[in-house]
Amino acid sequence: MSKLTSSARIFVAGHRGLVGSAIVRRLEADGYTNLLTAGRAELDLRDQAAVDRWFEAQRPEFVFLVAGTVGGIMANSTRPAEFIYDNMMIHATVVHAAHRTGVERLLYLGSSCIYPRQCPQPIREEYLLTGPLEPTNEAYAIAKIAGIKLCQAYRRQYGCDFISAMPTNLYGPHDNFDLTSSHVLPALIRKFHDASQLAAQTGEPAQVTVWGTGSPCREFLHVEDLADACLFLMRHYHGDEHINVGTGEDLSIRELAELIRSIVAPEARILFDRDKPDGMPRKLLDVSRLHELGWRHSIDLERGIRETYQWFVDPRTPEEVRAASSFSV
Ligand code: GFB
Repeated sequence: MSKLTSSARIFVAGHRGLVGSAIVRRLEADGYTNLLTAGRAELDLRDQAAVDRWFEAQRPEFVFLVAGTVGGIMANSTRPAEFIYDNMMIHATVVHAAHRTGVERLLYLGSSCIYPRQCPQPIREEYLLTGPLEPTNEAYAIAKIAGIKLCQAYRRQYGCDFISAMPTNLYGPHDNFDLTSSHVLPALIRKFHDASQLAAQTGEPAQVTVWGTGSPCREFLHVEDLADACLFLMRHYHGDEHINVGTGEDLSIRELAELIRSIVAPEARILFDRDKPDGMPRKLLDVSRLHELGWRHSIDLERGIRETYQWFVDPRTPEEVRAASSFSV
């Protein structure tokens, strides 16, 4: 039986994305020397034969399955076919190849959108499949639920030690700041930054349009905290049940916009575009299971936003900018 030692062969599927890049940075900082990665051009994770060949050649012992097609509310509602096809295929090929080649442990990353739209709050793990999903991200949620069920089925039938973690909304350095496909937090950082720059050029007052009513509530977890939690669960959790990963605190989109404004452009005015969708009214995770296991987040939201804004304004290479776009969690 392989151990998660510093020389273990660890595959981070989706290493260029927000989550994957944070896991790679974390593993490197912790002294893991045998990290395996595969770029899109080298390996299409939706292609079972290609994934099988890659696993047979590379023989990973541990897998972080954090690859996928992801995006914010607008990308989810306008590109449901890509979200359901890409994610279902990626989960299936990687889980199957991991089983076939005897991977010791696999951590699959889902999303808090798996839970029913009208869930009691905070959301406990057992609320999965107890009601209808939020329509704006139903396709993505179905794929993510299938991923959890895949891991459980392979555990039950073949005894695979495959576990699932369900993170809340994530943010941090290497996020996607493209306004049509990003999540709310990077979108608002960019909108306030651009508004402030435009106001400086034109002399007009800065103003930012926030989608929806501002009343939905969201919980945000810094991606470095998530990477820490993933490593913690890979080391210590062997259960069949998925585990929520979050902070246990949320705020309204209006409050988030005001917080980002105070950091990026205190002079800006906030407008609301009520023709844009609100999505889930609230999705606060109950993180008591994770706390009982012994893990808590450490980066508070204001510090996290300041760091993320700094990363956004720091100069980056075109490769870094491209890498932070869609095909990865
Ligand atoms: O982060 P977000 O796109 O995704 O939007 P979800 C969260 C809330 O912020 C929604 C509002 O109520 C949006 O209407 N919002 C306000 C904005 N201004 C903006 C803006 O400029 N850009 C964006 N993107 N939103 C996603 C799911 O849901 O969350 C995915 O679609 C996934 O499946 C992900 O689960 C974590 O939190 O609504």
